[in-house]
Amino acid sequence: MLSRHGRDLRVDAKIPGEDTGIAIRKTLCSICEYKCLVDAYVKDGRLIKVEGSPGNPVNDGTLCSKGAASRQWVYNPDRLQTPLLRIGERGEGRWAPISWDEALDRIAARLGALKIESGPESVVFFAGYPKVMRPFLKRLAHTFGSPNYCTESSTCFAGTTIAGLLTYGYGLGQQGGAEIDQTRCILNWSTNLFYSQAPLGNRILDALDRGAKLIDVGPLRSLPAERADIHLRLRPGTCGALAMGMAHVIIEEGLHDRAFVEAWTQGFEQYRDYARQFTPDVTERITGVPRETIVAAARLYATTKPAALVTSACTTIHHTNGVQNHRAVTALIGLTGNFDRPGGNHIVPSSYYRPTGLAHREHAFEQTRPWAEMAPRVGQDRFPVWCRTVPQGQAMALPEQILGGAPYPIRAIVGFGLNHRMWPAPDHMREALRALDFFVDVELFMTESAKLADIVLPACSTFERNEFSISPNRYAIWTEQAIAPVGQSRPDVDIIIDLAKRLTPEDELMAQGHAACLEWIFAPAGLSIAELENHPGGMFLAGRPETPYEKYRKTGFPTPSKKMEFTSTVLAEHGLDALPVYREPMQSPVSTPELARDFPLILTTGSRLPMYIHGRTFRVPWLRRLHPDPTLDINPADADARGIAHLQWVEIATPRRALQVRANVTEYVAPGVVNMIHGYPGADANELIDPDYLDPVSGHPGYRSLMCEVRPRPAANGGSR
Ligand SMILES: Nc1nc2c(c(=O)[nH]1)N[C@H]1C(S)=C(S)[C@@H](COP(=O)(O)OP(=O)(O)OC[C@H]3O[C@@H](n4cnc5c(=O)[nH]c(N)nc54)[C@H](O)[C@@H]3O)O[C@H]1N2
Ligand SMILES: Nc1nc2c(c(=O)[nH]1)N[C@H]1C(S)=C(S)[C@@H](COP(=O)(O)OP(=O)(O)OC[C@H]3O[C@@H](n4cnc5c(=O)[nH]c(N)nc54)[C@H](O)[C@@H]3O)O[C@H]1N2
Ligand code: SF4
Ligand SMILES: [Mo]
Repeated sequence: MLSRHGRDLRVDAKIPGEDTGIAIRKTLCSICEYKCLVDAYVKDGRLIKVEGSPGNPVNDGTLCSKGAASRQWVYNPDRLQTPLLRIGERGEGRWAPISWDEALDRIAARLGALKIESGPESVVFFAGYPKVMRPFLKRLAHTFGSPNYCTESSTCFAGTTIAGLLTYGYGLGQQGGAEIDQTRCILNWSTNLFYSQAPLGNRILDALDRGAKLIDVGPLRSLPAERADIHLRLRPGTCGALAMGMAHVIIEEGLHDRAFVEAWTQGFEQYRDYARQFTPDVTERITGVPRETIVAAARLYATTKPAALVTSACTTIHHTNGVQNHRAVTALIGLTGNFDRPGGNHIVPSSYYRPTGLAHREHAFEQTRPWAEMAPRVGQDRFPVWCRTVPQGQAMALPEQILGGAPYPIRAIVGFGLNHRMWPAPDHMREALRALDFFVDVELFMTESAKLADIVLPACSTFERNEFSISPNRYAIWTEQAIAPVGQSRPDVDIIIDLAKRLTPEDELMAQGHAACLEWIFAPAGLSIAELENHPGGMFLAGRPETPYEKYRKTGFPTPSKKMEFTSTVLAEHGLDALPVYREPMQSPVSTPELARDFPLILTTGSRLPMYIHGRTFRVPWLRRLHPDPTLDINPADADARGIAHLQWVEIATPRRALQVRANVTEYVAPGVVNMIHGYPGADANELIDPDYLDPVSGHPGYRSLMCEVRPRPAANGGSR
């Protein structure tokens, strides 16, 4: 069908068919790890349109704003085209394009030499937020002999995993294993799924339509807070106190599950005695939540059965008291008898970062050498509990060890999507990267961090590679390569496999390739990639046993005491508080009143916006237009007190640094609280935070509770921008 001007209207309308030469290919969005299934409309090897794949249980036809902007992500002008070798000074930006073989040979030669000179532990293998390559990277690191496999999870879900392992012996998994679809009451503790995992937001709405109750906990008047029956608007960093306050009400009113507590828990008496001090009055004083609201929420959660606690991967642990906060919060599951019960929090073991309950050999695949045969990991001295519970190094200790050389020198990093802006005080990590002898970054884009590398390798996106993904309900997909790769970019996993061929030629399994390794990992579940290839849109993995409820009845809890531990045996062994003791954040109006005189506002950083994800999507024009300037949220009362008008440019300062941003004057934040996202180009909130502002148990940064001040921008620099 041609238009007046001779154009094919069916092509213009992007209608698939043989006549138009447009095909729909089944792939994934991996701009975030939710990994929505995507129908990629492809013509002549190029992506011309995306839609959410209809009829699947992951996202059923939907895409969020980021996924919908995929074309500008894939074909971004910043995409790396070829391997690059630094020819100027580090960070100067002068590069020579080199071939893949030359790049990989150079990397292997350099790493081999460093291994001989300084030991394999002097080389760190690092993965940023992307997860697809992690098992392969860890296997490479350990086979090479380095204990130093580190990831972005040093700031993310590993902290909640630690808390879960200490208390229950299980990491608890995504959203704490909450059975949103079956529950009658959702206690949504500081997560905003509508922004951070949009398809799950829809499931919350479905639950509300079904008549489920919703209690939201969080300092922001977010979408879940707006929809909630009760919103507990707490001061950032006080989750632990609020949870103990709820425990107080539940125990005093006899609403706890006595049978479970008596048979299956350790330390209940101490916990009960500790909870006594968190009366509603005391808890109100600490958290800022009115006492009646605390009592009402505790009663509603404890008396509605089943009730599911939905937790975040990060908000409760991004505090200097994070792990204990998260322990106090998740202890409520056991206290109320909702642990591993239908419609409560069901513990389903993970594989490939998803709670699927599938049998697998992921650990054996990754960890080819026992820890005892390797040097201590980065951060092991400082964060021993981390090292007991998380099979990685703690990357927050990297800058210190690179710059200080103790306990041994770190000389090289091979990074996959390493973003130094993830660290508090990113300038400090930047300095560390500059000090390395050798730095390789594998990236989609020429990022600020990649600019500091010696060799940059171009990775491709999900659209350009095969990828395996599995959703919690065991809908599995092995995607086809939907489009031609941009430039010479290659899949991360293939890059690792090619490095392994050079660095660890003894690894015969890895040499067999991506699909063979996946089949090895999932052999116990009988996964066949060929079968997945016959189902390009994905398929349910039927015929595998479901994960039972109340597993503890058969085996006890996988903790030292075989019980749920209100008092943690492991923490006590390390001389730490065995109870989930509440301590103020290292900086707070209570713990540092002298600091609060000059920096009276509480700063929480990193609450997600729908269009941005960490360092990734600022460069995508359709998304940047939705939020073109860096902002902070400030309550009208605090803005008025400082003579700040809505959208005026202001200065936000901590003792460490000041940044220029626009003031979003809004009731979204409570009086006394300021909220900012991190990573914004030119105004990165992480620059406001000290490098050692870390939780002593997990090493996670206290991104979400520190002190700041906001002032109108001095007139000299003022005016519009
Ligand atoms: N202040 C503050 N800081 C925070 C947080 C906060 O809440 N507040 N949140 C923390 C949390 S929870 C997290 S998870 C971290 C995020 O951790 P980061 O690792 O900083 O996350 P990203 O910037 O999304 O991803 C890192 C890089 O990976 C690249 N990349 C994307 N896809 C691929 C791929 O397929 N292959 C390769 N090789 N590279 C790819 C991207 O281009 C990007 O530069 O930030 C933490 N930092
Ligand atoms: N669009 C988008 N989606 C993302 C990401 C992204 O960057 N952008 N990042 C991904 C990653 S790595 C992660 S870990 C998840 C996280 O995603 P979520 O778990 O949803 O976390 P946030 O959006 O940071 O915060 C959610 C809520 O936590 C509460 N909150 C904020 N600060 C604090 C605090 O200091 N204490 C307490 N108790 N509550 C607080 C607020 O009420 C806020 O609405 O999102 C993932 N999805
Ligand atoms: S939620 Fe958005 S960014 Fe995440 S995978 Fe789905 S479409 Fe992509
Ligand atoms: Mo995260």
